[in-house]
Amino acid sequence: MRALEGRRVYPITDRHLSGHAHAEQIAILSEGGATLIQLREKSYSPAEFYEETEAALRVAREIGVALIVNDRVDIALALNADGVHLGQDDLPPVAARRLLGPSAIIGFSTHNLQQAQLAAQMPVDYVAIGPIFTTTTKSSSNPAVGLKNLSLVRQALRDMPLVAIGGITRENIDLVINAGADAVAIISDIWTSINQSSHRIQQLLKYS
Ligand code: 3NM
Repeated sequence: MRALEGRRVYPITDRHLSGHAHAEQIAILSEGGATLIQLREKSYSPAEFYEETEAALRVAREIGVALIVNDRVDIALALNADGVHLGQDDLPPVAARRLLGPSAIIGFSTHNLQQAQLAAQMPVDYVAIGPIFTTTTKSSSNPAVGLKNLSLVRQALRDMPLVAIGGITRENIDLVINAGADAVAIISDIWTSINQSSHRIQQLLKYS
C-alpha cells in the first residue's frame, strides 16, 4: 500500500471544469485535505503542460503533497515528479519504470477484469479500474464496470492497491469503497461546484 498509504480520496485536476491553473488547483485540493493529487491536462501542448507542471510541483513541494503526472513520463522525469499515471495507449509501465526508477509511483488505467489482471503483473504501484459508473468527464467506449465487477477485480488483484474512477461522488463513494476499492479518483464531483472544491474534498474524506 506504499503508493496510496491509506489515502482514500485521489483528486484529479481539471482546468476547464475548475477554471484554475493547475498550481492553484493543488492549493485548493490540499486545503481540503488531499495529499495525493493527479495532474491531468488533455489540451495543452507539451511545452505548456511542462510549465504548468513545474509551477504545480513548486506548490506541491511547499505544502508537502505528492503529485502524479497523467500520461507524460517525459515531463514527470524532467521535473522529478512523484510519479506518473498511464493509460492503455501510453508508454507501457515497464518502460516508464525503466525511465523513472524504483521509487516513482506508477499507476495504470484498466477498464475490465482481464486488463486489471494483466496490469497486476506489471511493475506498477496501483491499478486503476473504471469507469465504475457512467461519466461525462471522459469520452470513451468503455462500458461502466459497475460495483459487482469492481468486487471481482478486488478479489483477483489480492493486495495490489486498487483505485476506482469514473462517476464517483459523495453519494456513492461508500459503495465503491465497500466493493473493494482502496481509493477513489474523482474529477467532476470536486470541480463542478465552483468555490466549493476544498469543502468537497473534506466531505469526500469524511464519507469515505
Ligand atoms: N478515466 P469523473 S473515467 C479520467 O475509466 C477518467 O479510466 C476513466 O471523472 C477511466 O470523476 C475518467 O468526473 C473520468 O467521473 C473521471
